[in-house]
Amino acid sequence: MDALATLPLDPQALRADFPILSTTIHDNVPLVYLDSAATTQRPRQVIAAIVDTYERHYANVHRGIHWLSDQSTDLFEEARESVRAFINAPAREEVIFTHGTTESINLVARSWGDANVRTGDEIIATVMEHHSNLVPWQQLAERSGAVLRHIPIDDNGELILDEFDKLLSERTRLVAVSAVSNVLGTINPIEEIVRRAHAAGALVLVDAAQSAAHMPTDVQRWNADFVAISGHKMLAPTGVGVLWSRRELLDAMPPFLGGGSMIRRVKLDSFEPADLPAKFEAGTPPIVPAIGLGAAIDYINAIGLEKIHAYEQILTRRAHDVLADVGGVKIFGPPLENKAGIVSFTVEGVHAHDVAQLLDRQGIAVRAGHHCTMPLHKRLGVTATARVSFYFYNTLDEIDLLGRALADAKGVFRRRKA
Ligand code: C6P
Repeated sequence: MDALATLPLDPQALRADFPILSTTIHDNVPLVYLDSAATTQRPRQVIAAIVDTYERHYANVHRGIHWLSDQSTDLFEEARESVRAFINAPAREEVIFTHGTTESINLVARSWGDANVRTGDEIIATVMEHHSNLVPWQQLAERSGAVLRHIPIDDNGELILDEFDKLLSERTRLVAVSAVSNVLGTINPIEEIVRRAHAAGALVLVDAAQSAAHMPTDVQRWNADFVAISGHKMLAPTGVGVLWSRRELLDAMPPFLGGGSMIRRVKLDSFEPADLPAKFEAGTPPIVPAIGLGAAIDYINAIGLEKIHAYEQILTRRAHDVLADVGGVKIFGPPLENKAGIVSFTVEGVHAHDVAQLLDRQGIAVRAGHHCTMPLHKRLGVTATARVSFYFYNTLDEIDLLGRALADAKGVFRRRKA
């Protein structure tokens, strides 16, 4: 049987929706985009939704008593409903639009954290967290006198849950964990982590930046307390993200930012906050990016997250095989069964930045550096890695090209050194 016929989706057909993927760069080399963990590309359908909004429906939301503002508000609120359904949240009011995962996490640290975390309390993060899910907790610990602890990883890049049990205590207020590591690709056992944290009386924040576009998010199945997402990592524009939390938690939390929209009433010396979700959406929100996020969700749903995940596993397996064939390549992260479409590696004798530069010459876009995870890289014993990351629009041919380009890059380095 034709190998392509057995794939869970048709990447070539989907690529036709992404104009940027037919770009040629340098001296007419086709672009191979292997940096979707940094940001995904956008399909025509999302771009069209943005253009259509600006051309026909754009005004500020929730403010005007005029036709255009009603149109804009309807589209904005439809996008909120799309997000609600996408993450299986019980209520639309629990979906807060932010500007991205970083802001969502900072909102929780500032609002919930400042109100609930005291000297001697403990917050648990993991060694593999992105700085966005680490620094806000360090800042909260500094402000409150709380102690920040970290779940370690084993040599496979998986969390050591026995050590997590030892860290949990009646002082633990919050556990902050990513659903998928942006470097190792590790898929963390969120339901199990939530079960253990809740048993100890702690809340759980899930950084879903790297999982939301690649595998189903079900906030009710996870049973987590806070979930943070970025639109630009799931086909939507930059500048929009989501914070989901349970209504009772959000109701009890003080507003994060003050300003327009987030109030019910204001006097010269005091204010009364608005109901959810407006209470956490001060100022003019990211109207068009949010509408773009709604269109992105429609696009992803039309393919199906199960198929996307299954296809990414095929790409990841091929990447592991191809990198192993190059020789002198060390891959970080867990076995394939527990790995998303993210592969970080080092090449013996070649700095990660040089790897990225040499690949770029062949049209291949990868990321190199610490990927905003300096403590994780310290644990891995390296200062930098090269990282390839996939989405449904990547092809097996592109992965094979990566292998050949890497072998060439190694050759260039060997010759330079000789
Ligand atoms: N990771 C990467 O190349 P923002 O920037 O707010 O949209 O997302 C921050 C963030 C939070 N958590 C995880 C797990 C992430 O991967 C990211 C963003 C990008 O890996 C840019 S550093």
